[in-house]
Amino acid sequence: KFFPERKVTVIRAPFNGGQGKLGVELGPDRLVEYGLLSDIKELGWKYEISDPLKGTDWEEMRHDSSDMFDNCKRPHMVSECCKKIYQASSEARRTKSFPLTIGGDHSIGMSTILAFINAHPDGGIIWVDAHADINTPSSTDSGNLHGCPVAFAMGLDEEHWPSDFEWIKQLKHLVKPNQIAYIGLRDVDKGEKKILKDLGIAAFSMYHIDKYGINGVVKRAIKAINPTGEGPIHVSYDVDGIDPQYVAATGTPVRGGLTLREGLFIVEELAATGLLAGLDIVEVNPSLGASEMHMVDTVNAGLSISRCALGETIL
Ligand code: 5AB
Ligand code: MN
Ligand code: MN
Ligand code: MN
Repeated sequence: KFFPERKVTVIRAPFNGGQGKLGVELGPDRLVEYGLLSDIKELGWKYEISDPLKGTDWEEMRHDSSDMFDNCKRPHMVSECCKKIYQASSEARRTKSFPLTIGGDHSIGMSTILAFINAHPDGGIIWVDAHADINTPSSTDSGNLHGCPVAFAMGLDEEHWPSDFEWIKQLKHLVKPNQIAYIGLRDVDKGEKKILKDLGIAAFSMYHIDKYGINGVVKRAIKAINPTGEGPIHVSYDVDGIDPQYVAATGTPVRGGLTLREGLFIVEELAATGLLAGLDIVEVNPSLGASEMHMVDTVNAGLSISRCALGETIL
């Protein structure tokens, strides 16, 4: 009901500035090379491609060693990227097109979820990830901003933000703690645990999946962010939520994760509700993994996630 014309806007986000490893900027090209666009067509959707980062010299920005704020790395570079993704994502929503944003590192998640919430102030977000990505500029130990997008989207600790992120403070809506639920957590920093607890954010870790099963967790997550059962849902999917035995080509793998089937079930189930209204696939790094096979597995996992989101079912 949100996408009457069955149109997808594939937003390319070949961005690596939110973390230290090169290669993650190659994610979008690989996903397309392995069939993303033909998959979309075969599932009966039209698509258009949006390339908002094109024309900016990111490599030069990455080398600007003065782009630091306390221990936060490259705030200017990340903010410039996120503004562009925010605009592209808002534009897709304005034209009632399903925004499928392909990364790139997860720092861009701040913009996709902010564009979502500003288009749908009643919406809910499911963040699939091994990590909570809710460090603030004060709490982050690594200084990598791909570990901070949720904190920026929620306006947490904004007195300590680098000035580059001023634009977020001007937005009409920020993400509220009851609008996001996590699935798949297993590596959460001490400071993040306190934030999750203090704000009462719905966080389903691998422990909860063992305890309630993936079906029970998805049900609980939807209920937490969407009490009426009618609001739209955006999924920000960090492929490291899935276990590295299936998804090895990613920058911060953590063992003990979702099986490939559990990871796909989340999206199948959300698509079945008819409420799924946007997807990010991030942290595919084709340069990592011990072999070509790891890269191919990881890219194919990303493709399967997108197909499930667009309605592919096994039977
Ligand atoms: B990802 C860590 N919490 O802040 C940090 O891959 C990891 O987008 C962040 O989930 C991982 O650096 C970021 C240790
Ligand atoms: Mn700046
Ligand atoms: Mn992660
Ligand atoms: Mn992440």
